[in-house]
Amino acid sequence: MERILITGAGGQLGSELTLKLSEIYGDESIIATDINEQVSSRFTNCKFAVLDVMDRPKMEALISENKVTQVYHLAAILSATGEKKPLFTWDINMQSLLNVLELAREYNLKVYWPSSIAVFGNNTPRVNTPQYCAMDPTTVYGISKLAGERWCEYYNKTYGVDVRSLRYPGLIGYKSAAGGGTTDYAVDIYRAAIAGEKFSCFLSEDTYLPMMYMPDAIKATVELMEAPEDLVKVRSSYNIGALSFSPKEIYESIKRHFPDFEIVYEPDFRQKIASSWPDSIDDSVAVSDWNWKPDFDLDTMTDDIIMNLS
Ligand code: AKB
Repeated sequence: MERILITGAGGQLGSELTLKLSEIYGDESIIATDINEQVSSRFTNCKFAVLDVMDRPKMEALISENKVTQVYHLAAILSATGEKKPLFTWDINMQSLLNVLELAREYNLKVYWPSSIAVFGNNTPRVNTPQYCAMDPTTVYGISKLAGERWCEYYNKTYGVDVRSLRYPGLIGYKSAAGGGTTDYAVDIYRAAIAGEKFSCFLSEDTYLPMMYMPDAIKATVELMEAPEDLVKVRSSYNIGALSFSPKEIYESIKRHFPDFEIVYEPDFRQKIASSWPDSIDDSVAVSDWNWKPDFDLDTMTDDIIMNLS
C-alpha cells in the first residue's frame, strides 16, 4: 500500500493535488504537511502534520512512523517573493530538496519535485523552448530550480532514487490563491472580473508566457508519477506545455463573459522576470516518453473558471 507525504500541501498546487491523491490512493494513505497550521482545516479527511521542510529530523520521523513510500515535495518560495529574500530562498529551496533526496535514498522513497519554466533565461530560445538548450535563470528561484534539477538527476543516476519532475508553466486555478509568483496575475485577473473590479496588471499587455490550467497540471503530475519507471527517461525535469497567452489575450477571453471589464497595465519588477522567461514550450519529449496531452485551451479554461467562481 502506498503512503504519501506531501510538503507544502496548503499551497496553490498542494491544495488541489492533495485532494486528487486522496481520491486515487484513499484518505488513509495521505499525510498532508505544511508549515502553516491554519491550513489544517482543509485536510480533515486525511492526516495532517505541521512540518518545516528544513527540519529534517521531523521529516524523517514522519516518514518512518507512517511507513511513507512516496514524497511530493511541493514547498518552495516562488520567483517574485524569492527576489526579496535571495539567500533565504536559496536555503529553503535547496536544503529542503536535499533533505528529501537524502531521505529518499535511505528509505527507498519515490519522489515528485516540481521544477519551473524559471530555469530558463535570456539566452534561452524564447519560442517553443526545447527540452535541452541554454539555461541561464535570472532569479534565485530559477537558479534553485536549475540546481535542483541537477541534484534530482544525480540522485537518480548515482543512487537509483526514483525521482520525477515537471517544469511547470504558470499554474492557473480558482480554488486557492497563488503565492508570490510572476505568473500570478493570470489567477488574480479572474477574481477581479467576477468582483466587478478594474484589474491592474503588473505585466505589459504583450508579455507572452507559458501557462497551464490546474486540472491539466494535476493530470500531468499524476500521469508522470504513474508512468512505468523505464518510460521516465528524463530525470532532471520534463518540459510540459499547454497554453501560451499575453495579458491582453486573457483579458479578451474574460471580456466574452464581462463586456465591461476593465484592465490597466502597470508593469513592476516582475516584468523583467517575465521577459527573461519563454513565450511557449516544446514538450515533445514528454509527449513521446509518457504521452502528455493537455485538455484545456484559453477559452475553455476561462469558461470553466468563471462558471465555477460565479
Ligand atoms: C512563478 O511565477 O514563480 C511560478 C513559476 C512559473 O514557477 N508560477
